[in-house]
Amino acid sequence: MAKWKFPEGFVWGVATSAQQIEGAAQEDGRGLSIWDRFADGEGNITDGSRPDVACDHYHRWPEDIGLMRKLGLDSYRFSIAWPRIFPTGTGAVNAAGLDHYDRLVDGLLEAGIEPFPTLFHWDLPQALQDKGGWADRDTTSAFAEYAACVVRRLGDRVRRWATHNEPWCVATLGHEEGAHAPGLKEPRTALAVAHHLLLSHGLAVRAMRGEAHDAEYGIVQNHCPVVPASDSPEDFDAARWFDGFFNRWFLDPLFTGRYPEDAVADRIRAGHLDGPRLPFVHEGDMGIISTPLDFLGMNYYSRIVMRAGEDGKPVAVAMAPVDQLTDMGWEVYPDGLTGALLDIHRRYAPPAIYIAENGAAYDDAPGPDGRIVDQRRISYLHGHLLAARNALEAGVPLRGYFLWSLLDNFEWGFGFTKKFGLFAVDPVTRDRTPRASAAWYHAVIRENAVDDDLSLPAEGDSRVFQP
Ligand code: IFM
Repeated sequence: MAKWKFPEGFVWGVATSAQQIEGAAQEDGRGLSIWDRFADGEGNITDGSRPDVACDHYHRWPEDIGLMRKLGLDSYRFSIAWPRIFPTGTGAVNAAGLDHYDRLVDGLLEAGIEPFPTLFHWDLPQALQDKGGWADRDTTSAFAEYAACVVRRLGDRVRRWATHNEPWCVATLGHEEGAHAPGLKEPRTALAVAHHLLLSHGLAVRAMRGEAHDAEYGIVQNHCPVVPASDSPEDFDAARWFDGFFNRWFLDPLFTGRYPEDAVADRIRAGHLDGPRLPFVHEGDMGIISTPLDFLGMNYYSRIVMRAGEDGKPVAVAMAPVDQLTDMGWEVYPDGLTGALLDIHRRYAPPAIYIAENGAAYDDAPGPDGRIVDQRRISYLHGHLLAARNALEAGVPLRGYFLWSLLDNFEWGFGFTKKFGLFAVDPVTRDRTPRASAAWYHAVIRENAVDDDLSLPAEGDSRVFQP
């Protein structure tokens, strides 16, 4: 079987986020987040669950570091909960919150795992939302102060920092579609929110560099390659439209200091902007947003196929048969990862790229021997690692891969119904059970290589996770 070796020093990791795994929602002075509040709303979370306990990682992190060590990880991408550090978003620091991440960072370093924190993965302090949240320009400076405060404490040990995770989700799902906290359906607000997220990123990078100059700073963007459903000019335009707001609305300002003109025109046509002058953009903002970055984190799960609807409005179409969909309904399409990496490399040329999230939700039942052989997840991961290899061979400066996710967790509006973990988490005891994919990933990391052919993990690799 032919093995393809990843470059020396390629970083292997897993990714998680605070709101999705920590729990301990009311412990050690943590403030309320917008997701704690959103979960109160009738019908907001499909299974009616709440993130209050989640995977109880806040207490079980030493055990989880043990799992990471068995996996052989180089790096752990986690997020810091803003409401633990500043329970009301600004003002007095909650020392217990900083202490928690201090211990986590030390625990990781003792295990030989690099801590790779993200400052904002959607858990805005509710007190800031009460003042307008991301629609309020003041939130941008609050974020920069919070980021600087965390770097002041952990910057002697943390070498790589990400500001935001997936700003598109916060702007669109949270403020235009109402599917995420804070649950607004206001397209005009969503545009201001997107701008303030980008601005806060630039302000934070500058503030953090002031605290720890030599560390590396970046942002994590979800990227979705878009394909027109046919050769018709209308379907091409539908694909351009989606790419404009999902991908380029964020990457263009970050790397070129400008919003994409065609996407601005789309928003004017839709009545979300009054004209080409964007009212929320102040003098100097675009220079701050395009502050040079050390890396771009890119999350990739699937592609989207677009066509022009009957009324001319773009609509997404399902092209893949059901057996090629994950439990999220997302098409398994590894080539899209190669395409996305090449596209970003050619258009924006970030100095380094990390695949900051990639993974699949599948709920495979344990077999008679109690083992969960999640062959579909292994196949998904295998296909995407081959796709990453193809991008590396084409010259993309890809430096690492972070699998989403270590544990089954609180999948936002889907509650605990979508299982992304290398480890299943019992909903009552919170005990972690390795899936076969954990052993498979362990072997990839150990070899720093991926086989051309797909195979299940060897018995020896599975034994690594036996108690
Ligand atoms: O769980 C999320 C994560 O919080 C952000 N990226 C996508 C994941 C899967 O939906």
